[in-house]
Formats: sequence, C-alpha cells, structure tokens
Amino acid sequence: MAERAIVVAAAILDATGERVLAARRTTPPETAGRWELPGGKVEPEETPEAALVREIGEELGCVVEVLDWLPGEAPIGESHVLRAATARLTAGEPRPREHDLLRWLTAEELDEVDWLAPDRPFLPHLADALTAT
Ligand code: 9L3
Ligand code: MG
Repeated sequence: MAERAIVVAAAILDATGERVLAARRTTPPETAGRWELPGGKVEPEETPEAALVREIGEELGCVVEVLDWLPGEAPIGESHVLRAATARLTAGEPRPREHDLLRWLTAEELDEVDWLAPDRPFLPHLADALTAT
C-alpha cells in the first residue's frame, strides 16, 4: 500500500503563549462548521515545515515560525495522516480567507469547540504546551 500523504497543522500560539488559534472550516461539507488547527497538504518535495508556513500564509495571510512538532500523528480517512506543530507569529495578524471564524483559546477553553476528529489527539499535548508557558 502506498504511504499515507501528510497533512500538517499549526497550533499558532499568541505572544504570551497562553492561547492557541482555532479555525472553523467551511469546506468540504462534511467538515464545515467543525474546528481545526489550520494547515493543509504537504506538496511533493516540500518539507513539512515549509508546507506549514505556506499553508498558513495562504489561509490566514500571516507568517509563522514552526516551533515544535507535537507527538504522534492521526489518520485522516484512508489516505492521509495529520501531524501538528506549535508555531508563533512573526509577521501579520491571522485573518480568515478560507475559514469563517477564528478563536484564540486558552488551555481551559480547548474543549469549547467541536474539533475535527484528527485534531483531537493533539489537544492534551497542546494543553501542556499552553500551560507550560
Ligand atoms: N484536516 C484535518 N485537520 C486539520 C487539517 C489542516 C486538515 N487540522 C483534514 C481536512 C481535509 C484534509 O485534512 O479533509 C485536507 O485538509 P485541507 O488541505 O483541505 O486543509
Ligand atoms: Mg487547509
């Protein structure tokens, strides 16, 4: 079986490191209204870090620096797998171009939104990263 393609997601931290950016999807219909760590597919010959910076630029119009990859990966359907990294803003402010809502969430607020299933395994690691700062 062919190796699963990689989708990367950014847990963008605010300047204090106390909150993370969650984004509400609009498409495809089965994911619309559900929340995710923004990101997308790694292109051939692209590193996961470069893909994450590119995707965040395209989706949110800002520049991020990748900090640390969170442990583990989560299946997306049969053919893809999700990896997630913490990141910090280095230029601009996130503005939704593809999502219909953004929210900055503290560790305590992480369970207030309806996350996509692949993102959920990363939340405990993310809560640790938020409270550790
Ligand atoms: N996906 C799930 N969680 C995420 C991301 C960024 C993506 N945090 C899923 C949704 C889509 C697929 O991966 O089914 C491809 O994502 P995109 O390229 O449409 O953002
Ligand atoms: Mg995307």
